[in-house]
Amino acid sequence: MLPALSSPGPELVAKLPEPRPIITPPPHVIVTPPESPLVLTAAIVGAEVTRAHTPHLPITAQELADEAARCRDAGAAVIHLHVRNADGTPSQSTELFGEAISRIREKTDVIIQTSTGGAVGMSVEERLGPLACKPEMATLNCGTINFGDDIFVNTRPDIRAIARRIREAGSIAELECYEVGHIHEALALLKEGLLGAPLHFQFVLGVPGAIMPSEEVVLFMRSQIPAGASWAVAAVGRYQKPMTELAIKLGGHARVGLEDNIYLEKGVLSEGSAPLVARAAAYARSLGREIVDPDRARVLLGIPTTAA
Ligand code: KMH
Ligand code: ZN
Repeated sequence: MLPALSSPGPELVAKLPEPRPIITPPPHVIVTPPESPLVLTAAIVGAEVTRAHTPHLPITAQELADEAARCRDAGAAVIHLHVRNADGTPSQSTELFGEAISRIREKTDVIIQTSTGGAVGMSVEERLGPLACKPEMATLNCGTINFGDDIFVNTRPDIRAIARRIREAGSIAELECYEVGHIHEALALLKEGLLGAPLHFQFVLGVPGAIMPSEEVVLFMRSQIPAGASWAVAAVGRYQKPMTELAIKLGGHARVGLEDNIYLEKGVLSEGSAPLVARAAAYARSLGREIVDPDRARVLLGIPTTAA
């Protein structure tokens, strides 16, 4: 005979577990800070991408200038600049930077931020070539990382030497942080008097061998920077679009471009960096963020306008 379903025996009732309280996680809402002007940076060439990867890579000074102007029209206020030799290999030559900078200056009023990172394997002295052009901004890489299968070496003495040289050139440093510890290194430089406030951080996310992109990572990195500092996200490859959008939502700045990502969509090459800038700008406008022009960006970043 089947047991009655409605009335389990007393021994069965006694074995049922205590009901657990239902815990509802707090709602996850991102509120874009109002009144937060957005500085978009275009990294138009870099040191690693080649014409074999994409035919849309600018190489000559004229191509770099044309691309810088297109990116400015699309909403970029800053051009993160590397240069190439005629054969496409990366260079940190003062002369090539000088040529590219003057061609860019003929066409557009963007802030030019020269790389002091160059390419892996370059000596520190070689990397500092563009500082002789006294750029408005220059990158300061704040630590050593595995960079794919290579090592991007930035020893603590080297970082300090580069910081001094950036200051001597009259340039504003952008602090490239590929790991959380790099932020702490930048804070040490501030304490040592090698950097002046406000600091400008670039969280570079997704380099194979360094920190990977996620919302938690961005929130944590942001939590480590001092009040008054600015921050931006540059994410690599397929992470570029979602991390750019996250940074824009969170009130940060953003960098896009072929240096970090050559695709507009999966399998669709971006025809230069300008379409990537235009897409980021459209997203920002949809959230009501103001995209600033170079002159306003100069004020926000503390760049003396006389040097422009
Ligand atoms: N090309 C990378 C090894 C920078 O521009 O300061 C370093 C880099 C960083 O691109
Ligand atoms: Zn770079």
